[in-house]
Amino acid sequence: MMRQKIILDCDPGHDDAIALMVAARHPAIELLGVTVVAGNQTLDKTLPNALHLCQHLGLDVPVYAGMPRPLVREQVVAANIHGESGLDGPVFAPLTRQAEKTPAVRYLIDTLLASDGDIALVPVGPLTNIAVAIRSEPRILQKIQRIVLMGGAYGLGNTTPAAEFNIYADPEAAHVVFSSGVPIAMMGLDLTNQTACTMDVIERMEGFGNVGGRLFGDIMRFTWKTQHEAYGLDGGPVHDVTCVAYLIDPTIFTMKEMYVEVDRSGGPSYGRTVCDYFGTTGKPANCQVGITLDGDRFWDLVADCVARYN
Ligand SMILES: [Ca+2]
Repeated sequence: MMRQKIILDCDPGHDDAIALMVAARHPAIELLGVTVVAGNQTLDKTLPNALHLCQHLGLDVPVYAGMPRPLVREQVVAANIHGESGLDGPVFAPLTRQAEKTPAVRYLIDTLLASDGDIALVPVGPLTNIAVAIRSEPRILQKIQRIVLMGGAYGLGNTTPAAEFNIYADPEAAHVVFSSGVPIAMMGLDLTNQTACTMDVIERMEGFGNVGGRLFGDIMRFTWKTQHEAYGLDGGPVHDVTCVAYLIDPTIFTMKEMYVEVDRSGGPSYGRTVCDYFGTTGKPANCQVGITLDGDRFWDLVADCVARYN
């Protein structure tokens, strides 16, 4: 089987953790590296969180420290959803794993330039690392196979009425990515909110009785609680996992081509992904936008990966 090469760019983050678990174990994915960005929490928290996850799960994938601040705006974090640590819930052993010495942006540029154009970028946090890599070395644009990102919405936001967190946390970086000309699949809230991880899903994963199932439970029981309190949902969506699942089996999803532009005007819609659902602008589509997914097949895919941990 030809494995899809990916670089996971993340800000763990509870759903980031599950995305990492899936990406690291599914036989259709070759996880080349993990680049970390500030997002759900500051980088001095998201970076150790990524290292803790790799150490705890026994993953030998290299981890790189990325951008600690957004490009232009002041920093915002999502402590209301992910807690003070950015990954509240699980308790980890003291950290011995270290990040690579190479900065994430350097790693992205060097890896892409040396590639055959067969690497997909999977950003599931604010798009700062990807934007800085693109602006620093535009030649990578021809080398990125595609970008499958979690962010935005054509409907309602979750951080402001208009904007989803990852895009709101760095709208200027998101603009660089959406206007890059690289093929993009956008998994926005309209789609990702269909992945609410209900208690029976949590119990199914815990039932494997392995390190993966236990970690899944520790993470998603915390998320279940915060999402229930913040949005009245029956479970915490695993937003970021949809990007990895889409690369593994796109037939689980329905997508729609749209022209998507990020609002950078600074008003009440700052950070909104303005999605031309009906093609009213006449501008050519720059994005495949996620619409629906088959929940049963999605959770079967996740379970297949969780079961692969010892
Ligand atoms: Ca994330």
